[in-house]
Order: sequence, then C-alpha cells, then structure tokens
Amino acid sequence: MECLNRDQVSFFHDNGYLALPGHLSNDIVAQARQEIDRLSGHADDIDESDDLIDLEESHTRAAPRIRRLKRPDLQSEFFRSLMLSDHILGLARDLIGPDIRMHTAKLNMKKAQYGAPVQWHQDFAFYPHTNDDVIAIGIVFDDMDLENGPLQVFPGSHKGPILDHHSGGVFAGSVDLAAENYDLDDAVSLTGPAGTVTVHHARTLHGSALNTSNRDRQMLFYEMMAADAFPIMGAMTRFDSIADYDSLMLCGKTTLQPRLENVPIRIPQPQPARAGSIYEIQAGQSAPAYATLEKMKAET
Ligand SMILES: O=C(O)CCC(=O)C(=O)O
Repeated sequence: MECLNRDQVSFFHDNGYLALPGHLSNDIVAQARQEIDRLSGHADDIDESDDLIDLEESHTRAAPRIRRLKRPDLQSEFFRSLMLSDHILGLARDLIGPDIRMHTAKLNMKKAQYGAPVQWHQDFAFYPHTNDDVIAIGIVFDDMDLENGPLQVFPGSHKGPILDHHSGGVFAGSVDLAAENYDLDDAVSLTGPAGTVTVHHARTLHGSALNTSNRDRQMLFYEMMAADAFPIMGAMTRFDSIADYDSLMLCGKTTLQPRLENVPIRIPQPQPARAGSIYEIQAGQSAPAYATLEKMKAET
C-alpha cells in the first residue's frame, strides 16, 4: 500500500467512495490556486465555450463566468505533475493496481453564487469499459461544506445497475432520481477542507448542487482506469490507433488483452446536438434533481 490502509480500501470496495482530508498540503493547494487563476485568464476574450474553457450560461465578456477548465493536465505542467505524483497515482495504484491509463481530467469551478450543478450520474454511463476498475480522483481546492455544492454520492450504488441516463430517447448524462427510487436524503456529502482528496468508483451515482453560497468550490477530477479496461462505444471515446490509446498510459504496462468482467453497461447514444461538456449534455434531462441558476431566476 502506498497511500491507503486496508480499512480504507475495504471502505472503498463496500461503499464506492473515499474522502481523505489533508491528503494534499496547503502549499500544493496554494500553487494550484495560482495556476487556476492563470488558466482562467482568457475568459474575457471569448463568447462561447472552447477547447480549454467551458462557460456558464450567464457568462459575458464584461462579467466572465467559467464553469470548467478543460484538460488542466494538458494546459498546465503543474497539474500534469500533480496527476503523475505519488499523492495521486499512489492512491490509484492502491485501488486498481499497478498498470493505469488515463481517461481525462477537468476542473469544475463551481464559483460562489452561480457555480453550476452537476446532475446525478454514473461516470460508467458515459464511458463503459470491459471492466470497472475505473475511478475518479477529486481534489478540493476550497473548503467544501454543505453550503457550497459539495460532491454527493449514494453509498453502495456502484454495486447496482447502470441506471437510465436517457431523456426523450437521447443520452442526457443524468438520471431521474425519483424514477430510479433514490432519495436525496440518503446521499452522503463529501465535505472537507481544501487539500481533501476524494475517490469515487465509476459506477457510483454522484452529483453536486448549484453553489448559492458566497464561497467558491473549485475541484479537479483526474479520471483513470486499469490498463486492461478497454472502452466500449462511449460518449466521447475516439482513438485512431493502439498507439494513440497507449499514449494515455500513466504508469505500469499496457496490454493487448482486455480483461472482460461481467459488468452492467448501457450505450450512451444517441448523443444530443450540443455535447461539448457534461453540462451541455445534461441540459436534455427533463427531470433534473438540482435546480439550475436559470431555473431559480425564472421562479423568483
Ligand atoms: O464537480 C462535481 O461536483 C461533480 C463532477 C462530476 O461528476 C463530473 O464533472 O463528471
């Protein structure tokens, strides 16, 4: 074990998530915040989301509002090094073994007073694989509490089916909680100070509410999987060659022999016309659990 003890590993297998307060130092958090400010710099030059930045619906150049920094690992040497550090990869190796491939990375900004919700979903619904040794490691850069839209999970949901993430016959990247018999009161909020690191299993049902508080909740996710988990027709999975796929190896050895497990999957197709980010995809959900800023404004 590099980062976790056996009880923590068992907890993860039983519940589908972990929260590790104090996993990263204040120094790393302070450097990360500086990088976030640097990467946020060009939001006042753009009107629409691009390859680097996803904008809130309420964004204008005069009042720039970033919803997500896309691929911080490609935009910043700091965030790439953090991903490759033992703090992060050691944690992943404790849970899914020595051979690890990256899926993607993103930094959800969830800014004070308007930061968008992420509706309830299972990551595996977006990117089904041949086995489910697939995890997302979250890093909290602001104190995350009940007021500023903490990551929420349904414990044990990773042992159940992949739920219906479609709405009106189109992939909507989120579930109708009531239709799936989930009650928000049973969700666990992963609170903790800046520097907390979370892990959730790709089948764990999770989401987070609109941030109506006066405090930001910036959180980065590194998503990765065992190297022998191969993609099955996903929402955004496109590879030109095995070399292209292998370029995503983070540590250990690659393989040409996918491990096939008896895991539930659904195919996230057809895609909606606007599918540039999870927020755009989830706009198609007719029964969202969390209010959006636009809906709250319309009701007042
Ligand atoms: O930012 C969050 O709280 C949830 C993030 C998430 O699940 C996602 O971006 O897919």
